[in-house]
Amino acid sequence: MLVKLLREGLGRIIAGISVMTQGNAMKRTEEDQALVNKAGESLSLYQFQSCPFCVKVRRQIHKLNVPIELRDAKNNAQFRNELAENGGRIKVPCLRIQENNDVQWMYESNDINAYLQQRFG
Ligand SMILES: N[C@@H](CCC(=O)N[C@@H](CS)C(=O)NCC(=O)O)C(=O)O
Repeated sequence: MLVKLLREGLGRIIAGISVMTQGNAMKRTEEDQALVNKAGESLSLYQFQSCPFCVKVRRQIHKLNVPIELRDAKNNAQFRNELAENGGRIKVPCLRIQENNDVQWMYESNDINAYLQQRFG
């Protein structure tokens, strides 16, 4: 219980410091940003607010300036169930990628960041 509380507290501090130090988002022309915004509509990130691996991915999302919906899989039962049932396990971060009728669930922060970099960097 105490360990859990400490971990949660530390996670929140890391998340707060991360937001304060995340720097500038990538700048694009209006047309290019509109395309990125559109692409972002087909992505969503299942995450916990205070998970350090999620912090890493949120920094990447901010840096690349891609609007991706963040889905709280800790406190929101619907998102948690979606992740468990469709992704296959409750592990975060997990990026849901919708392409036409295909949905891919990508786990592992390094893989997610590499995917985002390759697509939007
Ligand atoms: N190697 C993974 C580690 C992710 C990870 O350990 N996430 C934790 C939260 S910080 C988690 O989802 N734990 C739940 C579980 O493993 O069941 C990554 O880099 O994404």
